[in-house]
Amino acid sequence: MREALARAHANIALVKYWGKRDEERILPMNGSISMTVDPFYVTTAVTFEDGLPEDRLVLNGLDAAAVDQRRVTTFLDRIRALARVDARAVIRSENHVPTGAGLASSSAAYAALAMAATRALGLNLSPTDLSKLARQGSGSASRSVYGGFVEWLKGNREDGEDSYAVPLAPPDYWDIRMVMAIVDSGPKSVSSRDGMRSVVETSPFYAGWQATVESDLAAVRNAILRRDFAVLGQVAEANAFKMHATTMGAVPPFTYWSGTTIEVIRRVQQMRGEGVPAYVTIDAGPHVVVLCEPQHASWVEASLAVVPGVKEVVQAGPGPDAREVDAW
Ligand code: 2P0
Repeated sequence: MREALARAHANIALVKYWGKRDEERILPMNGSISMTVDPFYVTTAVTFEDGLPEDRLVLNGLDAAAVDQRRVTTFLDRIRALARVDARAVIRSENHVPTGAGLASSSAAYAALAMAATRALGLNLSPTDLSKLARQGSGSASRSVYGGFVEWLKGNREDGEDSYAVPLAPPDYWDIRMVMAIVDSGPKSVSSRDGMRSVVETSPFYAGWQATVESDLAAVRNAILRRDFAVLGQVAEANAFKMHATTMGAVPPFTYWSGTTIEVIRRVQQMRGEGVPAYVTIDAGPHVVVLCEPQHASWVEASLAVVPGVKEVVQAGPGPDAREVDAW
């Protein structure tokens, strides 16, 4: 039996991945920078067994939906081709990330799956090759191979060989916090995959997004290296607003924000008026991630918890690399 157990942490982008230039290989239009986060992770066991008729994906103890099973099989087919094996696998995954809510669950899921499946088959990929592989499951998963602060280089090649993540700084380099305000919502209505396709194809504001992303990348990279929190926060917040502006220009227009999203943004703007440096970033969902420094984190947490419509508040710091683990 060929089996391995691996864990990867989710990441939240400070400069967003938003738009693909190749849907099949998952090649991005632009580079992105993220922080891997501590409390949100996925642990996945992959067991290849001869004679299984098909792959079986079990998420948190329940058989996954057919669409998720197919996506995982397509991904494992790449790994089977690399290892020259035919065996199907049982994949058991425990998710410690709020799923389907725009909080980066696929980033952790495909990074953990890439590591567990390759190790199970005896493939000892370099982190760079693992990042390229994880990218083909879900773009943001390329970044979850590393802990701390990470940049996904967009690359220019058609085959994707130069599109992978690199570590910018390890988790203990800089202790900043992401306080996540989880707002009341069901599963999101537009997936990030569909949303980014729509803006690339139809939004006149997509060109504006593309025009400033390189300078945002340079500013955030430097802010991390210099540990300059104000610059990091300002540029990350502006970058997120530009990403969300593209959705309003799409045909048909859409937004990931709810009323509570805006209330949380207002509260954070007030915090700055009160002298607390705090900044927002928002992914493809209504939840708001508030960046702050450790000495303000408890106060920020308490302030967000009382905004009407906020269901839960969770604090995250920089998290570790993806790795094999001995136990769930
Ligand atoms: C990010 N997002 O950089 C951006 C910001 C959402 C908004 O990466 O289609 O699940 O699987 O490559 O990685 C979410 O998109 O998309 C995402 P696919 P993914 O974190």
